[in-house]
Amino acid sequence: MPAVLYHAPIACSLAVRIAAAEGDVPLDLKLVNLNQKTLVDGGSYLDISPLGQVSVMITEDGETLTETATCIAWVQARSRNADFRRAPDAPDYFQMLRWLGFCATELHKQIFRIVFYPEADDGTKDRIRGLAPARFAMLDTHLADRDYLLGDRFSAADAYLTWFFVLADRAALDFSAYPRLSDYAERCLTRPKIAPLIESDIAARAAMA
Ligand SMILES: N[C@@H](CCC(=O)N[C@@H](CS)C(=O)NCC(=O)O)C(=O)O
Repeated sequence: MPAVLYHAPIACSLAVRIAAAEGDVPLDLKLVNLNQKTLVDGGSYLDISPLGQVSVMITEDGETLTETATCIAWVQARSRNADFRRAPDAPDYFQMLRWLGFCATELHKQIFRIVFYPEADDGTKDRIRGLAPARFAMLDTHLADRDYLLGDRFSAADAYLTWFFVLADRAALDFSAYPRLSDYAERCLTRPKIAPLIESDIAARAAMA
């Protein structure tokens, strides 16, 4: 039995799906309605996640994992795809953890969390959007001499960052002034294993609305 991923279409658990697709790691998806905190197949999601949040996984050993960055790291550790997986003793392993942490804290929680928060007023959201350019510039500089965050191969860290671009438009975050970042986003979003996942998640999300 593959590990279970509780997944809400286009939410951050999509990043875990992207990592699994690129790493050829099978996952058993259980769909979550995040607004209602229910499982699409029936039952309360709060019984699975006391915070009512994705990402949550149950591994084959029955262990519960939370935190999107951790779920992505677990998926990459399980991958047998040598192009994707970084071993813990590989030189770029800690770079991978670095960028997973960056996506989780600097982009996901720092920016998306507020910009998509219904209770935050427009002024607060705009101030938070003002944090984005420094982060975009940092990424743009980093991508000056590499196609992906860790070099020439797509990694688990890229899976998390790819998800950010899926929602950037909806968050009114414009990174078009950063050419290397824009090229990178295009490169990731159009990868053959990723583009169909995004498309099906957008359709699933629309069907749930
Ligand atoms: N710390 C968690 C939080 C992730 C998170 O903010 N998830 C959002 C979706 S992207 C969520 O579940 N929001 C619903 C809610 O907070 O009620 C993680 O890193 O996985």
